[in-house]
Amino acid sequence: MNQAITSQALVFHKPLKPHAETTRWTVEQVAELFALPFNDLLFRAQTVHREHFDPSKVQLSTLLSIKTGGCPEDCGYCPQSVRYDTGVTSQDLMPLDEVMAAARAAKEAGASRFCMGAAWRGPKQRDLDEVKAMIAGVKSLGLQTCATLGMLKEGMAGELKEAGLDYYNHNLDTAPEKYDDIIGTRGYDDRLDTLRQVRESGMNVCCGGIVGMGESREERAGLINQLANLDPQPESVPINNLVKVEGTPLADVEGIDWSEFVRTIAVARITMPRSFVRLSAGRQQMPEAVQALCFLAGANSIFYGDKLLTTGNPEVTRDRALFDKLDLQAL
Ligand code: SAM
Ligand code: DTB
Ligand code: SF4
Repeated sequence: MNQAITSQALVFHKPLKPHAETTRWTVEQVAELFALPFNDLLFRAQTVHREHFDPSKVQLSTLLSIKTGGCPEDCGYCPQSVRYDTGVTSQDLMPLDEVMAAARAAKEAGASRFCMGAAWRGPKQRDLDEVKAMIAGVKSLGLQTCATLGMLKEGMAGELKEAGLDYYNHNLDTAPEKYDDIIGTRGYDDRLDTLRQVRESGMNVCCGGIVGMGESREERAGLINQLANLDPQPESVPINNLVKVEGTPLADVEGIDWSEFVRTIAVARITMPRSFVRLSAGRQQMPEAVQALCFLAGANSIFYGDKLLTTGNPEVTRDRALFDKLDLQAL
């Protein structure tokens, strides 16, 4: 390489200030990361990423909606709330054989984890018994299991863990100060309480949020701050870009620029160095080049399969082609 270029690069490379992993992050520190020059932020995120992960490996999780629509909650982003007219057809809890067929197909396609989602405020005991059978069945196929069923009552996390559940997904969704604009039927503390129960049961925690809901950058920093200060940090951190669904209160909200989404991924990677950061909802609307930047920024997991819960996701053949272009391999 040309010597002049090499030395210039050295001049412009500011030394990295490592952050001890045991130290709590302040919102200001997280906001400072967001404010870094884009290339500095990506360089730093990729450096942290390589300290803990193989940068060519991406974990694949496939979603299945096992109970769809008709949800009594009022989450302003969600097409499955009974309060909004979104055209989603409600479906009762799916029979076990259909879940097993979907899990077999996901495994066949190359997923390592199967995530079952239910549009509930939280499961009732009789629901839980049915879901436990699904978990045991999916696990017997050799897949990792994940479920997202809403708020849990004491004892339920232990039952799920006992049935073979590896991960429970429960998102904080946004910063505490933005939260009441988005959801009225459950509070931030309710979410933290379910997360505590999951952690105490010994299951892995999958916890992230949504950006592009009209929040400020400060509020995005507030969300990442909350996630990074969970102790221990979540094993899996889904970062969703809002999928705007007609009929929901957030259908016409102004989203964020792609560069701001990439920044959010990078900041999540830096602040949660050992977590799998999942580039989650919103990929179907995202150009491949932006997805590539997200992987460069430290995303190392995706939702894989033609559908999320009720909305679309890139087709498997497209994702395979993207992985080929970027020399990525499924984990
Ligand atoms: N009902 C359960 C609950 O809310 O805890 C589980 C399913 S819920 C659909 C799981 C997560 O999906 C939500 O917490 C939210 O982060 C995400 N989600 C829902 N609708 C979304 C949308 N339109 N765009 C992006 N993410 C969305
Ligand atoms: C998560 O953080 N994102 C997923 C999963 N956890 C359950 C759900 C995304 C849902 C997007 C809207 C839909 O398809 O209904
Ligand atoms: Fe119901 Fe979950 Fe949708 Fe909220 S996010 S309306 S709890 S399905």
